[in-house]
Amino acid sequence: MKDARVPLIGETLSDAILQHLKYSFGKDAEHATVTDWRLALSYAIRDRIVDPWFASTRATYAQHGKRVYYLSMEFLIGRLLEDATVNLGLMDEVRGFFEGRGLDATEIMQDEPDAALGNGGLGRLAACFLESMSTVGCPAYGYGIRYEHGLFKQSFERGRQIEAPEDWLSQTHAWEFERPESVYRIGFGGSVETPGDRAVWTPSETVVAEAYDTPIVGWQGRWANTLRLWSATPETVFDLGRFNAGDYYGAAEPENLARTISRVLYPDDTTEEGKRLRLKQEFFFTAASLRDIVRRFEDEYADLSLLSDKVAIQLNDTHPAIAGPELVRILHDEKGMAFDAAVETARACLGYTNHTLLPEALERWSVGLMADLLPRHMQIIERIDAAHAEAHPDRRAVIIGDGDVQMGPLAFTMAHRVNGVSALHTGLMRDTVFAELNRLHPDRIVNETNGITPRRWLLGANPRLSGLITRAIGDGWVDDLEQLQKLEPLADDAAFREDYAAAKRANKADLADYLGARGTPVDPDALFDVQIKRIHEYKRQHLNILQTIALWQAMKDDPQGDWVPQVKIFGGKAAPGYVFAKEIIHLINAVAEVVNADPDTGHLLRVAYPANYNVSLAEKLIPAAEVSQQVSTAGKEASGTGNMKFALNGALTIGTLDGANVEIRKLVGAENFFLFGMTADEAVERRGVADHAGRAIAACPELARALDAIRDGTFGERFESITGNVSGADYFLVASDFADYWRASRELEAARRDAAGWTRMAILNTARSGWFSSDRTIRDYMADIWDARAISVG
Ligand code: 26Q
Repeated sequence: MKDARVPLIGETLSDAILQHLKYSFGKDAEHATVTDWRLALSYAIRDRIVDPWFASTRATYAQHGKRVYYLSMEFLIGRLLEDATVNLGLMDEVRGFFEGRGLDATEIMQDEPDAALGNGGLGRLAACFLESMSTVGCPAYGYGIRYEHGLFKQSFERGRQIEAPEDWLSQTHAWEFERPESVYRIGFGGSVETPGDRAVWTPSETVVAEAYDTPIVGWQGRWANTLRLWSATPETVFDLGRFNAGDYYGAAEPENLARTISRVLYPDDTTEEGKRLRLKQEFFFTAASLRDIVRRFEDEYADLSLLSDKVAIQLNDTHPAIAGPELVRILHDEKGMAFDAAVETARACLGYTNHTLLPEALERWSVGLMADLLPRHMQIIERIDAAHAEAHPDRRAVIIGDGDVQMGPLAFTMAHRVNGVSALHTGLMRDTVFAELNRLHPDRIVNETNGITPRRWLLGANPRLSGLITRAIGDGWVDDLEQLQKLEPLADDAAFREDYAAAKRANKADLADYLGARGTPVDPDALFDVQIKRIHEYKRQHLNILQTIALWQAMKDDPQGDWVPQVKIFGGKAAPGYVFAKEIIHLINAVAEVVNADPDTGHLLRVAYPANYNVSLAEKLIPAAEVSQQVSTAGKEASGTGNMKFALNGALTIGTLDGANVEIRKLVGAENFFLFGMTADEAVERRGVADHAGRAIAACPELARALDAIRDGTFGERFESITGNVSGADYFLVASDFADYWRASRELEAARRDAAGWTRMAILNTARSGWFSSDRTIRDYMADIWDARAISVG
């Protein structure tokens, strides 16, 4: 076991790796497997994080700093080894060590399983924020669930998605420290007695939350924060009485019930009908986190009314929104604060980030379920709702409606700041879903446009481009990304353009090898066009594949024509129960099979859909991309963050005025962005036009022909649900946006024919994307929401 280790084994990193190999894993260098090397390296790197980590904690205590607590059901971390090595500046040393032994550091680092404890954008944002909070020196904890199984693994069988359980913990997880002393009992159900004003809740079921800590180190190891994930364990391991009575399965039941809570991540990125286990997960990790937060505060301070001076709690969407009532319960019922003061104190601590306006994705729980599982919380919610109605008598009660507790309004009411994640999205929050609450609390909603960490998404993922940038402008850009502006003049420098294009070309060659090895050979000189994200009707992968079909048909009409050869790359998973999204996947694969086998167009067009898109695959695809597809129906994508990663890595966006695309276009320049489609307002209006889809199809022969090809069986099955939807109700306006998308795509091809001009635009995208660093986003949260200050060690 790791406990037997000597602290900071090894004088040098090489010694450390070799000694861990020997003493932590019992292997000698001759017989070590790739995994042995990877684990030994991970321990050696981890050792080097521990001192800055302790120093950060000590500095926070010494300076009585305010701590930020980021509560999130999801942390889509990906691999940690490369990130930590990059941030500690040890990459060259590690490469040298393995090269000297005839081993490949990249292969060893890629042996690490992806920690896929999230579905998509929201979870990845949380991971970028953790790294940025460490880089800027903001004292912070991430709190979440240590799912035994992360997001399912995707494979394709005859073009259809198959899901298999993910099992990242089956191997030694090198980064975490178990904290058996940090445990809390979390109750569910039972009864409430109210002898006076304060209530006594007696739960009928209890599970234990046990903490596991992962240090997250920032750039240059100046600071490290903690990601604390909770694992559910039973209060009594085993019912010996039942076992002795011969009930062997029953004896293990309490254990199974408890462990179920942290067993698996819900594989849905929109809310479906309220599941009891989901609510239990939400309360489980929120309650454990709050107990831990209050305990840490009380270790340092005596007066709970000062809680909000020292504690900021950010709710990543409504998933932890029960934090409002739970904090009120702790302060009032357990600590004796007056009810109204408890509400005020909780509100002063809490901030709420909204990530979606899709009505089906707004969380709600039936009053019956809430009262059954969390009886005291239901009472508190009723009281908060009533107080709110009383304070604003002309308004109807907002939290409880139609027999449901609406978590958005609950989070809004219990937070002192509520934020959207892009300028457009925040505006729509004010005007639509939260319009009434915004009138009552006009200063509460603020915008915090998302960002991405440049360490992972440029420095680590794209060493060719980041090396070129550093040679040109130095390495100050790594934690001050706006310095990339210094590249702007180089867009007109032919030699720099050549180097920039060569880096892209080499990344494309790597990706071509990868895709070829997985059954889709592609030409690295073709245009690489990429759409990677969860599969969703509103993200409109079907718009992209329809356009691909139309392009294939046009090429087939004239295979000797002057076409731009291209590879259309798709990546993404569909929620297992999302039938339409799974149809889209099947259609893409069906089109790929036909198009890739066509001898007439084989030199012009390929469709690639590598399975099991995840953070690590994104790190391969984004540096090799030339075109970034961001084609959601305007008004539906809250922000997007992939769009930022592409722009930073020099892919040109073809996209709608949606989410952060609007801000990207403004910053990189309209002339360096391929815009198409209706605006959010126009989209709303168009839905009111009778037979809008039919009219659009009638006016667009390319679309009509593509739909006909699907209907007549060109791609095997006929995909009636997709053709029927696009030509019928078409809520997401695929038909109405198609013609303009076709136009913009052809303009993009024309631009690509001018290689120097294209590279110039790509460089300007890189040079002008610095604002999208999550360091900027975090500093804005610190100033606008958390009132928190950076601290430095020593
Ligand atoms: C809720 C209840 C039950 C089951 C699942 C869920 C659930 C899980 C995940 C609901 C939503 C999510 C994730 C949402 C998400 O990823 N939203 C994205 O957030 C990004 C970061 O702000 C934005 O860039 C994207 O635009 C937004 O779609």
